[in-house]
Amino acid sequence: MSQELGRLEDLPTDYRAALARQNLVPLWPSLRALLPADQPQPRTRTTHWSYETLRPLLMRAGALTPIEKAERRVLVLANPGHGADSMQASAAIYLGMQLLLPGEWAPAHRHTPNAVRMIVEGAGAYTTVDGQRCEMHRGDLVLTPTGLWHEHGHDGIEPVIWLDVLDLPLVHYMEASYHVDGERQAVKPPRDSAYRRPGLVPTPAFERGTNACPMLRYAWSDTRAALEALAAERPADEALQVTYVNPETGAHAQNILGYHALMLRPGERLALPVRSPAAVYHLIEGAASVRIGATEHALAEADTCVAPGYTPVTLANPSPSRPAFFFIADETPLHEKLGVYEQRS
Ligand code: 1HN
Repeated sequence: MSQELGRLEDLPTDYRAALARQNLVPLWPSLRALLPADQPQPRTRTTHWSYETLRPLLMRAGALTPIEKAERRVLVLANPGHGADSMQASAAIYLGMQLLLPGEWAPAHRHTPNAVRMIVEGAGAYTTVDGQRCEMHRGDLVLTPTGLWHEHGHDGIEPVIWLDVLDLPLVHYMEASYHVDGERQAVKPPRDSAYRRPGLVPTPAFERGTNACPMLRYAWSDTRAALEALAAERPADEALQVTYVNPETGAHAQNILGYHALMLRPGERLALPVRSPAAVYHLIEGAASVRIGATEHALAEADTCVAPGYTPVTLANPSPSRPAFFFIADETPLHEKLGVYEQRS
C-alpha cells in the first residue's frame, strides 16, 4: 500500500522560503506525481480533429496570410491536455495541417527536428529534400530527416494540403531545436531508384553507407498495393499493417517517431494491444471508428485523432464493402531506444 506523503503546506513557511533561496526543493510532496502508481498519468488527451471542420479555417488562412508572411502556412493540431501554446499532439509528436496554394513557394531551410508529410489533398505540389524532388500525391509519405534542406513548391492549379508530423516537442524539450535558412536548392538526379525494387539495395562496396536516409518518398500506390497483397494472403483474423522502414537497415524510417499504414477489411474490428507510446491515427481512405479508452470517435476521410499511451484502442470499419486505410504515427522508436517500451495485453 502506497503511503500518504507529507505535503508542501505541512512545512513551515520560513523553511520553504529558505529552501527556495538556495534553489532547493523537497522531493516528498511531489514524489507520487512524478511516479504515479502502476502506470503513467499522461497529459495527452484523446483528441479528434475533423478535416471537414478544419479545412475551411485553413483555406481562410490562405486568404488572410500570404505565404511570404507565414513561410509555412500551418494550423497546428494542439492537444488540449498540453495547452494550446505548447503545440503538442503528444509528449513527442507535433501535428500540423499545411496549405500551399498554386504558384506558392515555401523557402528552403533545415532544422534539427525530423519531419514527415502525409499528403491529404490536391495535386501539383512537390517538396525538394536534400536536392531530391519528391512529388506529393494523396497518401504519399515524404520524409524530411533532421538536418536536410527542404522547401516546397507548387506547379498545379488547386490547393494542396498535407499533414506534417514532427518530433519537435521532444527535440525542443531537449533544448536541441534550431533552424538555418538557405538558398533555393539545385535539384539533383534521383538516387533512390534501386530501393524501389523489392529485396534489392545497392551493393555496399560501391555505394552503400553513403546515405543515411536512402528513401525520402513512399508512394501511396506502393503502400496500398502492399496492404492489398497482405489482405489477399493473410487469414481474416490477422491484422494488416506495414511499417515504413529504412531499406538499408530495416529499422524504422526515422529515429524518434514510427510510421505505419494499416488496412481494415470491410466490417473489420481490430483491438490493438495496450502499449506505452502515444499514437496518431489519420484516416487516408474510407470511414472508421476509433475507440480510445471509453470514448468512440467516428472518423471521416482525412480526420486525425491521437491516443495517449497505456490506453486501449479499438479500430473498426463500419462499411460492408469498402476497406479503410489509416496512416499511424507513434512514439515507438523513441520508447524502444530509451528502454521504456511496454506492451500490456
Ligand atoms: C517545418 O519546417 C515545416 O518545412 C512544417 O514544411 C512545419 C513546424 C515546426 C517547425 C518546422 C516545413 C513545421 C516546421
